[in-house]
Amino acid sequence: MIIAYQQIMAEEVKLINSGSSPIGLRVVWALKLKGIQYEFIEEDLFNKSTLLLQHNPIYKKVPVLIHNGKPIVESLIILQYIEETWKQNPILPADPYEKAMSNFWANFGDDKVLPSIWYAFIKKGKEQEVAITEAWENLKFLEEELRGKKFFGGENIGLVDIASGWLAITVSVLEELVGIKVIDGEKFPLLVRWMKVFSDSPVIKENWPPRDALMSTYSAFLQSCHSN
Ligand SMILES: N[C@@H](CCC(=O)N[C@@H](CS)C(=O)NCC(=O)O)C(=O)O
Repeated sequence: MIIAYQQIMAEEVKLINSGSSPIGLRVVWALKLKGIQYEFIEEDLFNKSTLLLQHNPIYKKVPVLIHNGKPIVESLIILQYIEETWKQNPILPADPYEKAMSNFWANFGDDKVLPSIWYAFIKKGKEQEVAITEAWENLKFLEEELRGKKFFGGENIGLVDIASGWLAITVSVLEELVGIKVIDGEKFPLLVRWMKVFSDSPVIKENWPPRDALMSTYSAFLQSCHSN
């Protein structure tokens, strides 16, 4: 009994994050889905703390998970770490091939989908048309990945859902700010349905940034992109 108590006391989980970061939310969602208690340390990305710079000196970005004093950076690596450290409510399939595929789609989201969507919103004129076409090509792969499934993970939220959550958070905000439609229900019915089901899921919904905070954050980002 005393040993178990000491083990619980020894577990220290901290998360350095910025409240409206859709990438940082991946870690929040994963920890909450697994029922892990943690201390949230709010980071000001416009005035980075010594704590952040000490724990992520290479990328200097959030999120950073600190587990028993040891920092882990890069959200997709943090998700892997969480999955391996706390086995309950798995977010990855047990089968090695299925697991590799989940990792593939999560990486595809960051390598291809994320930059192409971002360019679709910040470019202008002909460049914007090219960027939107490229974003649509990438999104079609995700649309196909959802065929016959409720979530990317099947019946339950998995790694690819968590990794793709930024789509559900940012796209409608950026669409409203820029005045263009990038993901519409006719072209991407499965993705639009997924965004709704995902964002309505209990743990996800309870940890969703307020829309007005997202509007002001992205409006500032768009302004800084256009003034550079
Ligand atoms: N590849 C990183 C991306 C993290 C990232 O872009 N974080 C943003 C917030 S959403 C950040 O810290 N930006 C501050 C900066 O770029 O200086 C990850 O997956 O963790």
